[in-house]
Amino acid sequence: DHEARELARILDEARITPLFQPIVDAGCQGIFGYEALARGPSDSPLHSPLTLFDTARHTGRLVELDLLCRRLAIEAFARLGLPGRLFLNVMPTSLLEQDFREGLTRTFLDGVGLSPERVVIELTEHLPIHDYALMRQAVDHYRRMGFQVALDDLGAGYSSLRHWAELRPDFVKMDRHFVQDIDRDPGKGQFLGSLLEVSRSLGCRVIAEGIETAGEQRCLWSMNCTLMQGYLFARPAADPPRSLEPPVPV
Ligand code: G
Ligand code: G
Ligand code: MN
Ligand code: NA
Repeated sequence: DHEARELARILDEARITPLFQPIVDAGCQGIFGYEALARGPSDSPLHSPLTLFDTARHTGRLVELDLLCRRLAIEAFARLGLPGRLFLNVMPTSLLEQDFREGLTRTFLDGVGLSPERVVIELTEHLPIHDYALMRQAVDHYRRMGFQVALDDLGAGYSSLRHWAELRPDFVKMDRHFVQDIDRDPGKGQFLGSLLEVSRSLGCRVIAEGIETAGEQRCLWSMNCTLMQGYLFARPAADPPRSLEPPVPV
């Protein structure tokens, strides 16, 4: 059908634009890194990554699309000379399949002279993990190569706490619904405070997503949660800022 043909054209012509959104470290008032977020061509019905990835899933081209997005993000990050770490969204299925077997992410990095120490693999929770032993093996394999691993969208997807306990990520990214209005909802604040304690005792760092207001930022800051991402700081962009104004004072 039409969308399948459109996807085929995008894949053949590598017509994906990687955008980058800063992750700030309010602790040292700097940019900690950037999350790469893919977009289809602006005039295409597959512009949004959600429709893009859905179409790929239904037509059996998910792993291929995921790898193309990753290669283009790595190339653009290096070409732009962005500072800090590169956070890459990775489908657990492609991590287990082609990439795991062939070490493609490593090959892409070697091609542009970036080291795996600069890269954090974000495991999305939109898909369930069926085989934890296998997933743990894959995660450990990437870690031995020098990559770090983040659990994405904690709280929004499938059995988050089990993923956290079994995969032992270096970072957990708190879904924006955990963070929204945190300065006005004491119950939410307590809940996040407890998760921050768990993460400290596991030696894992929390990244709060979807920060949109200075009130949310101040509240997180007061809880010693210093890694943040959201429209308050910057929207995803093809050529993102290399530095930002210092965060709102507490
Ligand atoms: O940028 P936006 O909020 O529209 O992204 C929507 C979803 O698409 C997010 O959940 C994000 O993880 C996913 N996504 C964006 N870019 C990529 C990518 O390059 N690879 C994968 N696997 N997912 C992506
Ligand atoms: O699922 P994942 O966390 O990878 O997706 C990140 C998505 O969140 C991207 O689509 C990005 O555009 C979006 N996003 C980033 N910052 C904000 C924000 O402050 N508010 C909202 N509503 N969305 C955001
Ligand atoms: Mn993500
Ligand atoms: Na996320």
